[in-house]
Amino acid sequence: MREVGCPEEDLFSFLSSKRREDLGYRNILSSMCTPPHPVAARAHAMFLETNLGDPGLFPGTAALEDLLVRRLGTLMHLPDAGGYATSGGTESNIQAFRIAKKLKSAKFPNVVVPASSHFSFMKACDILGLEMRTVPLDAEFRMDTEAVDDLVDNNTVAIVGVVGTTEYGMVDPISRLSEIALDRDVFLHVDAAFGGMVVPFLDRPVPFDFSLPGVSSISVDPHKMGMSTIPAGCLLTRSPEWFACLNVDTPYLTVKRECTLAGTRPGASVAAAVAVLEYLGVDGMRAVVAGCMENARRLIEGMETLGYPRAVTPDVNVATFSCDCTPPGWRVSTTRNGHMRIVCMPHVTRDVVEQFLVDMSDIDA
Ligand code: 0PR
Repeated sequence: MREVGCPEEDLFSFLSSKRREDLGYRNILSSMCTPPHPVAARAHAMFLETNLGDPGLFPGTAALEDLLVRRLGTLMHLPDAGGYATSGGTESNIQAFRIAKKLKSAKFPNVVVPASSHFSFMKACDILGLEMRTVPLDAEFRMDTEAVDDLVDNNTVAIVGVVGTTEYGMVDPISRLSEIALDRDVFLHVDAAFGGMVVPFLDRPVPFDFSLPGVSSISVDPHKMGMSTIPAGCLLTRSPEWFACLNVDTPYLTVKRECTLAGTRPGASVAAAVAVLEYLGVDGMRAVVAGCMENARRLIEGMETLGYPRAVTPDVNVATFSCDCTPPGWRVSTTRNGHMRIVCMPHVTRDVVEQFLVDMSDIDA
């Protein structure tokens, strides 16, 4: 540290110079995050110093966390779902596995996850000492459910299905997984970190949530398509009681037990997540999602006209192509199979898509 503090103006000019090194979202087509909705930013600023790790000191903020869980539970067809606000999909996935592992005693516990699952499950398995059994994908990058039955055994503590895969934007056959989970009596965790704020707002949503009796828990992230500030995730469980198995005693806090992974937890991004849901309502979210899906369709059509075929027709707003050139100034990502990947987040507007297509066509010229 400096011996003597820095004058405020100098400090902020230093911070501004660092901030200017960051990229603006306009040309970022590779991210599952997006600039927060204005009401999210406003709510975040109101709750800056709140700490959900000691909720008795911030009962108003804690009530907002309960409201977030109730709103998202209702969206997932279980208004009384258990849940809490996590720091994002990684924490939700780790905590879901912790619950699943505690609910079943297995000598050599394993989990059965699709090859498309997010790398957070690798972290979860490493931390929890779980064997990861990987299920191959079908030709459309969805989990091949035929293979699941063979991989499940008496030591399987959880099966995972993904709603909105990170790389290809696919929705796994959760109805079938629900049947398998019930049949084999295994915990089914649905990673809807991305798709949980997309699929419910589509014109023809496929069932993926607690409406399917075999679904045990769901990850859904307000800091992705929920346009909240970072960090805002949510883990929902069919039974609120399951969280008790994670409790540790916290004798000197305002609450005497804690089931969360983090201790100190931000209230600001939780208030921001609630703000977006309340402000937009289902109607507003439908409009946002319809726009993103339409932009993804337009992008796919435009790319195919330029001679870059889609890798697959996505279920959510992630478009992938056989294409290995990127126009200067744009950020796209590349999947492990080598496809160009573009996430049509709310900041990827129709104008942005058209400009990208113009720049793509210039590469050929
Ligand atoms: N589950 C799924 C299906 C995900 O796509 C992600 C992250 C996670 C879990 C983990 O969520 P957290 O990162 O909130 O813990 N998906 C994005 C990805 O890995 C996260 C991301 C967002 C990465 C913006 C880069 C970026 O610029 O691609």
